[in-house]
Amino acid sequence: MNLSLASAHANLALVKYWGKSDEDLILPRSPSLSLTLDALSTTCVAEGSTTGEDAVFIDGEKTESERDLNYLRFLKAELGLESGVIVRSVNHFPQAAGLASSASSCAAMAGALVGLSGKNLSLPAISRLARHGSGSACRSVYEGFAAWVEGDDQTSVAQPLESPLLEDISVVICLVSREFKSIPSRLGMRMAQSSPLYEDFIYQCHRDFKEACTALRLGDLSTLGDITERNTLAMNRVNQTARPPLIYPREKTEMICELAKQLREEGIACWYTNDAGANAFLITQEQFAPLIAQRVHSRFDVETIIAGPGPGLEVRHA
Ligand code: 2P0
Repeated sequence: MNLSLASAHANLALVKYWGKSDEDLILPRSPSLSLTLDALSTTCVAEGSTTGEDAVFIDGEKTESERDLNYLRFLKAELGLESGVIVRSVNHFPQAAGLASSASSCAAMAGALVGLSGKNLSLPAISRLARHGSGSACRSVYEGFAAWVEGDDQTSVAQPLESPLLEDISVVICLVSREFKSIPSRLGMRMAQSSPLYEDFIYQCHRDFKEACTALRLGDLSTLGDITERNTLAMNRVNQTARPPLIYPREKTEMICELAKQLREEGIACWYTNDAGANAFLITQEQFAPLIAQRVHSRFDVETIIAGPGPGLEVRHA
């Protein structure tokens, strides 16, 4: 029987995607930039079913989620797979760390289905498929840095970006909360649009994206870090001023943000970001990551994971 295996890694947004221009096609209001992380991955196996039914298992449990099943149906239709398909997805994330796995899991599922179809698709074409599962998943197709641009269904895909920073960039993931976020991103970014600051934020994302791409090209971590931190704080402000307000960071998250500033004053490269959750991410250089992780642990009693740039989508056909 046909069987295909794919693996993909999570990515951390340095310039955030936080709003759609088309909810059905999952097209973003603004361009975003990310770093794929080696420490967090999803493996996905897809095989033809003997009964003709479609099914998705996540970490061993069969899911009834319409979102997952619709995504499987979408991939099958796009790839011309007519018989039933069983998908088994396993997340290699720290247990209940409260880290979102939708990017790596949707990218891995796209890869596994492409493998099963036997089609030879380009990475941008797979990035488009992954985007239909979850917007940020289109960036997880690539190793290292990836840029996702607006456009239409065909052109809004991610592309890889080369940078000398790949040699020693590191991320300290600070596991502030082990609960999964209360408001899912899909709803959160819809709510954010009610903020009076939202249009300014979208304008800022365009500007931050352009400046961040230049910083990447020049290998300027300090400028990239400053852009990431200000872009994150702008996203948080938009959320805080939405109606009703939406607040992801917690007290410890805010304290870790302060710590990043203190470390910079000590001459240690360290910049703060958060996603749609309470966990904090500190961007640094490889040489400083253990020291930063130790500081976060001793001051806030928060577990950390050190991550480096991760590989892109890998697909194997058996
Ligand atoms: C990002 N986030 O750029 C931003 C920053 C969270 C904060 O993309 O609705 O799970 O499936 O397209 O991709 C999380 O949103 O949302 C996200 P959908 P997704 O990484």
